[in-house]
Amino acid sequence: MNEIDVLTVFIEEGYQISPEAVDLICSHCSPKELVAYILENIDLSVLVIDLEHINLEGFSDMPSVREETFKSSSGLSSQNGSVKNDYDNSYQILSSSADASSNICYSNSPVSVLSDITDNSTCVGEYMEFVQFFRNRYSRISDIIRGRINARPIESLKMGKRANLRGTKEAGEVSVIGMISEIKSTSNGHKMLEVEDPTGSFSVLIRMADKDLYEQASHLVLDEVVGFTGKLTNDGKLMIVQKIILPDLPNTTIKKSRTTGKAILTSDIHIGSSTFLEEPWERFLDFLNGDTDNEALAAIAKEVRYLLVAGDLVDGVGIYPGQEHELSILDVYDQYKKAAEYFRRVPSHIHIIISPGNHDAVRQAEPQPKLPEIIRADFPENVTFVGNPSIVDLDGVKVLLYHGRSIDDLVAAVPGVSYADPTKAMVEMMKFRHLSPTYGSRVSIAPEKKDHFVIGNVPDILHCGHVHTVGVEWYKNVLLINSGTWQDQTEFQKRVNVVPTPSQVPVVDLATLKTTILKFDE
Ligand code: D5M
Ligand code: FE
Ligand code: ZN
Repeated sequence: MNEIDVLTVFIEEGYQISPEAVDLICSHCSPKELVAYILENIDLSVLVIDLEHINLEGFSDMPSVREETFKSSSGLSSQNGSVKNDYDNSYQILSSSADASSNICYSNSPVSVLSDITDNSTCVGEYMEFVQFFRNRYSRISDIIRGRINARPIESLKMGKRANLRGTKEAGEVSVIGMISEIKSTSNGHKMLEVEDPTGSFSVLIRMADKDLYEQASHLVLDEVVGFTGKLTNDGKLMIVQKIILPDLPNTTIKKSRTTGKAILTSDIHIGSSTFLEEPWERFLDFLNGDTDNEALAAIAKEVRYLLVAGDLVDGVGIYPGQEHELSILDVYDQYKKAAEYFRRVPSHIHIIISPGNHDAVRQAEPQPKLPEIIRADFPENVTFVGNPSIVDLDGVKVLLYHGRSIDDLVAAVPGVSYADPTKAMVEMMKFRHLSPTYGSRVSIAPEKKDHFVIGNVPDILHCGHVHTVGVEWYKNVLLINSGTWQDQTEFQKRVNVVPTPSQVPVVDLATLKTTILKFDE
């Protein structure tokens, strides 16, 4: 169903509908059914249907939209795997206290795909598509910022430059919201930024002496949408910034999920690479099957309902120069065949979700669609393939999956953000409400009509991979997880000093969102 189809249905039924509501319906995996559900349940007094009238949770509770029901299996025996619990208690549960004799049977693990570019890609990379793409980003993020600014806006950035406001009452505090098009340092060490909106561009200056502001400004990267308030210089050509306003997450209260059980988050398996850690991976598969004599692990295994893979399922071919010397499986289809073999060994009651990364066999430009049918066909029925990024609802818990290529850009641009501490980059994504702002750097961006990297609706969990280091952190009640890797350090990573933390998997309790890291390295 496209936008016009959705609009037509609602108009014929006598309703108006907001563009955001149309977007949400179009990006849903079952738009027709969702439209029928909204029309059936809408309060008759509503004239204009908006996001608040779309009850996705109620919709996903309907039996017809659940993708599959799965029966629990698993018999317990032998050993392997260990529980790591040296993380902060606020997100770490002590698994050894788990009740190994509990007999939970999760027969139903529904997944709703709330947002995914797959089958909705329209772009061919023309100039006007880029204009539309950046306008979409600007309008959605500036709307969030606008509500947080009191100062009078400069009417038009072009006008701002021309206006001579010297000595007038107008010389008070003013504001601009713009996309950052240039970041420079002046000869005196101040930061000078050029910001753009649809009317033109304007220069803003952050003085080195304003220490907190200057530190905040050092986190800004190109193409982010940010608000500034401050005073204009006498000639009206420059703003001296007094406050930086980010689209940052609201201070929401933590959402108590109505669901139970556990989700395992992983990524960067790199099947086919000669540094793929097959033995720990085998131990992990044994654990999923309850094949362990560690009681705490056995108890966790019984509760697993979901397994999420955030990209780099295989190592691929031709991804970097000389890769052929570091492959154990040379053909990419054979790599996926091996992957499918492994995933067929995951108990069928566990619902698996797989999204692609930069090593997978889909287009490199992001957003990436899900893996093609020729590859999907070998995988078992309990796998749902989605694009990168995508948003999935796991029985009431919303997870934003993004492989995380933009972390390379953030590590390069933002002081304090490193590969060793990947969740710091994910905090930046949340503060700027954007997964991958900078165009023309490491991430190649496909200019779709809608900027799929804008973080509009706030997820419960942001799950990334790519950097091969595990990290768990809370930011304003959103759980940020980087899920590590199953690949040992490569020659290339040695050269660029990337030190992976392989064979570790975060396990999230869906009721509390508390997270445990399981280690399978010995
Ligand atoms: O990326 C695995 C890790 O290696 C990730 O932390 C980035 C780093 N990496 C990968 N390619 C490069 C280049 N070209 N320069 C610097 N760092 C890089 P993966 O996607 O698994 O290869
Ligand atoms: Fe990777
Ligand atoms: Zn990657």
